[in-house]
Amino acid sequence: MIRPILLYPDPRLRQVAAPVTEVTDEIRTLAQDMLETMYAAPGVGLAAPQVGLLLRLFVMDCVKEEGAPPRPLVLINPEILWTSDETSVYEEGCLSLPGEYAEVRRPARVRMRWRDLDQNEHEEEFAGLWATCAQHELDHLNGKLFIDHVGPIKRQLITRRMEKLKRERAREAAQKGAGSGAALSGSAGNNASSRLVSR
Ligand code: K1U
Ligand code: ZN
Repeated sequence: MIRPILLYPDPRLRQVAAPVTEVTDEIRTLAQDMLETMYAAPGVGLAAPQVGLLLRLFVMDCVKEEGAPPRPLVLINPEILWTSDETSVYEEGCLSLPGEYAEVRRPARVRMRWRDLDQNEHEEEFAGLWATCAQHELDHLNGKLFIDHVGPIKRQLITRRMEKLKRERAREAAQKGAGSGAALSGSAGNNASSRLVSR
């Protein structure tokens, strides 16, 4: 099931997420839904707070090569064990800030530890987009966004644009709701407006 992604600014995107204490069926369903939502977006990562659950879990798949098999990862209670001194700059986006991009400098390589859905512990060194994405997603679990890594002027500009986008989306949703309300109220009748709605 595809879950709605929270849009910034939303207070839930600023909270520190809680560790996952037990891998239940709900957690399995959440992870499956998050992968489906990420691929559909499309994106290369998605963190649980972005779908409104304040849990330390994220998914990612940074395989970009045409024809290469996908590598969906579910990272539960992820930790960074080591970061390289070498840094790299990537123009990051975020599914909670659609259309907004900014160059962010981060360690070029990171070593991470996490548990999977079978409770197995993993350790792996990530590089390239995998390293950038893992750090971006871990930030989400700590209530941090990529705009916190840019200067205050750019951050304010992006925040204002996002506030406008959210107002527009809310207005569109209200209009759609009002429209479907009219369709529902007319659907029982056999007048011109109900026929118009059914087309
Ligand atoms: O956390 C998110 O909002 C997902 C985000 C992750 C990310 C992107 C770029 C750098 C770091 C982290 C995205 O996936 S945004 C979409 C995106 O970058 C993308 C989409 C399709 C193909 C390749 C990239
Ligand atoms: Zn993001």
